[in-house]
Amino acid sequence: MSKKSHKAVMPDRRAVHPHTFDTAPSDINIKPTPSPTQPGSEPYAAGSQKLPQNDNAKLQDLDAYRSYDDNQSLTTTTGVKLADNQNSLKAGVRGPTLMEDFLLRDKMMHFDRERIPERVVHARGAAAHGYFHVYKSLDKYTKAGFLNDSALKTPVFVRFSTVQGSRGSADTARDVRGFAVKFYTQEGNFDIVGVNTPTFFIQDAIKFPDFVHAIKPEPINEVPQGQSAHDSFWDYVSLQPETIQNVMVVMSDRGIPRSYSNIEGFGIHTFRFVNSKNESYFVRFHWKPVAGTCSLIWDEAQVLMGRDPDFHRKNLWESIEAGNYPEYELGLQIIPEGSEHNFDFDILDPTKLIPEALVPVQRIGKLVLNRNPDNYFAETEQVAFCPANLVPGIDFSNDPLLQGRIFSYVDTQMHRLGGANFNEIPINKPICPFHNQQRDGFHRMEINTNPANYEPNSINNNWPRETAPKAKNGGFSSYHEKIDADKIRQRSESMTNFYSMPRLFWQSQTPTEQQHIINAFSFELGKVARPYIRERVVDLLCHINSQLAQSVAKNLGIELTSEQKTRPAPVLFNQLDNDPTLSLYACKTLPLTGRKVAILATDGVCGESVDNIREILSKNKIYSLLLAPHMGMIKTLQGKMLKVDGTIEGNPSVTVDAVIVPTNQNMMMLVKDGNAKYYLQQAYKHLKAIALHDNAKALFDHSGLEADNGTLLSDNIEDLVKALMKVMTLHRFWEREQKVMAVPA
Ligand code: HDE
Repeated sequence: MSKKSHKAVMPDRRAVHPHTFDTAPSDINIKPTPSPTQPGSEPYAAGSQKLPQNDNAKLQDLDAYRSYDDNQSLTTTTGVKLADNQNSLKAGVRGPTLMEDFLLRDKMMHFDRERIPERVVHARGAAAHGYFHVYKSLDKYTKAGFLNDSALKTPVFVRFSTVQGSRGSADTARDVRGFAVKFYTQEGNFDIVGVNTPTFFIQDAIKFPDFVHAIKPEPINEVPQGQSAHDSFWDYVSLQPETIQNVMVVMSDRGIPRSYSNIEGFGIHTFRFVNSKNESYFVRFHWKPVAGTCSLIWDEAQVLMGRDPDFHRKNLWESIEAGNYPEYELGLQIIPEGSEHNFDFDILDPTKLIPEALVPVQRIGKLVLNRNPDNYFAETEQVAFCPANLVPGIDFSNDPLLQGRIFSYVDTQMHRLGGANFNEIPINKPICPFHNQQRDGFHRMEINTNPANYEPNSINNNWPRETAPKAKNGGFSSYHEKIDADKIRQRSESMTNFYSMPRLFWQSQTPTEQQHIINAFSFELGKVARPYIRERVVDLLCHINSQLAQSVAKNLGIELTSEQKTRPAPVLFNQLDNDPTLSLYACKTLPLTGRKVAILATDGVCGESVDNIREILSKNKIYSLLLAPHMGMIKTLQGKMLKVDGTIEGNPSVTVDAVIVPTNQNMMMLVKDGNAKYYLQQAYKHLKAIALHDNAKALFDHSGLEADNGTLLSDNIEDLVKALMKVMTLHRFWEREQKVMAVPA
């Protein structure tokens, strides 16, 4: 075999010592380096192999559990070295397998039990390690230690997810995104288990199983996967008007985010802060992405479900590998105790957001995700979040949805993770000391030496003991709240206005976003087979806004009654008719860090132009991918060889943010390449900036597209790249949207 060949080395089974050979190819240069690398330039690395400065107390704690296989013998689970991992023990070379084969059984029985139940919701997810620090002490509001010391970097583990789909579903489905953060604080684990919508679908926990049954695939055939566009979901919505606010949010562009770095996060419920004087404040948690908010185009999201179903999880992974760390600021809306009734909605109602125009969001700290996990199952799959994981200084409110969540999460982990000891799984273990009299159960790891497994005890001097609540490092004590009430199953009157909030949400969207909401309702309801369900949802929309209702009705071929057409709009939500913070795009340009630009080329491309493009883009922290009809190398006009990053077909335009075509001696080769033309058509359809250098215009002309201000032409490569970046800051060239209805891509 030649030295460079990477043909698999087949072990010689006749050898007496089967495992003395080396299966690694002689050329092993292509492997991960510890330093940051541009996406796709080398194989992915386990988190602990990348970037040494990302250490923290939790990662050090996990180190005890990491295993490294280099230069190690293959063994059974009990440590016996294997001499043959290819042949089971048989009675004769062609005979039956013997029951005695404990090596086969050891391997097979473990394999047979590899799967655990997936999460009942939020099954598909991706996660990362990082840290959080507060900008300045919040001791005025809370005694929580990690929010009192700006010098402290608290380790975090964050899991993003979709809600509806199963573990193997696609990332870019229209759905809510989970945004769950576990803080490993010195006073215990604290979790904010939030989502990217500012509101939720229901008000009371008792409805959650019904809601989830309705949104999950239809029970008879498990169709459709990862999507809400089906009868049972819309049937439920049409019968439960409290859902319509969050349905509006999911039908908006927030339902199809571009990446996890571009989503906001919301704790949704009102929580309590308690300070060292035992004063209480109501608080809502927000995450604000430093990279800004933006979304995919609906057609793009659908194409990605097939062309790159791992789009979001790959983007998260690659951003961290490249050192382009996703960052979010923690924002708080704080309402002092006593002011909670100053609104015409109930702050305990999770279907209502508190408009930032009424209570500004104070940005108080930053979350940085700077390390990928080492092992998906051990960390991302086994992490157990719980809104009841509180630390002293933070407490619940009486939000009836939150109250049910306090129970559900622990209960579900006991089932999913196989018993009561799930907090001993390394990723869930606190980094502060923990001692109690809880004992035994499946998979107990702790070896408790205390002879007293009860409290109080005298045989071990009553250790471990209670700690009294105090200003710092005290025991947890629930906020002293007076409750004098009837035991009753009834919704509060203060939670019955279902339409003013969605009206405010609708009015706060840009015209482009409003059109997307109309399109989304029309698409989803177009998949609903039962006409009466479609009609009932349209009737709900008539309660919110007549333009919205009429546009959706028209698309669905529904004739509105004159009562529906003239139905009065709901009262304004707390006298507000607009809150621009609810729009993703109102008055915003986006940072370009981490964006991706495709460079389409063949043999004959101007190498100097390619170098120029790459230099300017990389100075602006934008990645470029050199794409050609084939892998390997291409020869430039100047005779230099350039390494191709990927094929045009294999890296479709939906995976990048913009396209540039440098001048090329053989432009006709691209013109004759259907994939290259399709590249431009699809990028154009998805409102992306397209830059054409010199004779690249021929490719554009042959693609049958009409030039506009988002398609940039120039002979000067520097001007061209700068113009391209300018359009990219708008995220998408929105002015093109009406026109692209005619583009078939
Ligand atoms: Fe959850 N939710 N949820 N949820 N939720 C779960 O816990 C539940 C709700 C959220 O990445 C489950 O470990 C009930 C609101 C996220 O591991 C389960 C109710 C919000 C995640 C559960 C709600 C969320 C979950 C499934 C209504 C936003 C993924 C597996 C009372 C504020 C966390 C699991 C991760 C996961 C129950 C409503 C967010 C079954 C009963 C509101 C981000 O326990």
